[in-house]
Amino acid sequence: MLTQVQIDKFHRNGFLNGGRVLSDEELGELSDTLDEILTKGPDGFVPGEAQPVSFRDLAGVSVSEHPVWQIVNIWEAAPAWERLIYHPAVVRGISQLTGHADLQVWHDQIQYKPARYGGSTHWHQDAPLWPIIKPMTPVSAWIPLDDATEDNGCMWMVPGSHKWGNQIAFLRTQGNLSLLENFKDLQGFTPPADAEIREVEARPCPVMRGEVSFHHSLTWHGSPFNQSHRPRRAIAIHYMTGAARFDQSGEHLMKQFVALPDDAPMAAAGRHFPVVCRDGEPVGVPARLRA
Ligand SMILES: O=C(O)CCC(=O)C(=O)O
Repeated sequence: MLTQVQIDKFHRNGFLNGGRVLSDEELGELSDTLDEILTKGPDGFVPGEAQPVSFRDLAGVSVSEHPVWQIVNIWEAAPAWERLIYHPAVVRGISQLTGHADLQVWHDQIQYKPARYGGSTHWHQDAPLWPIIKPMTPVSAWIPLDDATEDNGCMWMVPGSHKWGNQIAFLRTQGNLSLLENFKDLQGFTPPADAEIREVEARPCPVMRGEVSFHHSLTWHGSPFNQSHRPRRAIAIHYMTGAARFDQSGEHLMKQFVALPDDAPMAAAGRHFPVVCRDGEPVGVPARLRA
């Protein structure tokens, strides 16, 4: 359970380290499974085999100099990862921070930055990149499998930015990321005069392996290059609340799985969007997934 002090801190800053949630045993199983999938690569799955929705280098070319390997919905490819999306401490935290009693998974994404040459993830806000659901989905959980520190590309956040509205157009102008100095130097934005926090301060947010970090879907965030000798493997689990509805006018990778009329509740969207919390209680790991 998060304390009221933690909840208040999240609402002020737009992000929060919720502490350790995974055991060494869970981390070992998740790491081994992820490494198997990374070794297999995007083209290693045979038709009919359980597989993620997408597996690609975010740099956009097949093999880039500075890859960031993104795997979307690894939960669909491996039981260990499917168990994780139901993790009671994570789900309860999302319920507390959103104030919603009903939650389902929107999608997950691994971001893997290989040691020494892993690339950067641009400054962005999540919600503007998710135009098929409304209202904006509020909170994500981010869990690293390796200690994520400044040298291997931990996330950076801007405190208070979740209260500055949709600023994705500005963030897209912050493209020169080849040096850490460039990454942290966000220039040219003045926060609204009535905002609680009115200073643009990019802050590194180290998170140790097995800890969960929560961020609001409007919080400005990104992560620089991995310049260390350690990999940086992490998953973000993006959740939807019971209030989420389908917006047919938008485009998103997950739209292919939504066979609903415009404005229908996403609660009816089906098996690619599992329910993880009902009436304020985490539903827990389904029996078929328990070891
Ligand atoms: O893993 C990262 O560095 C970025 C993840 C991210 O952008 C997110 O969780 O929304």
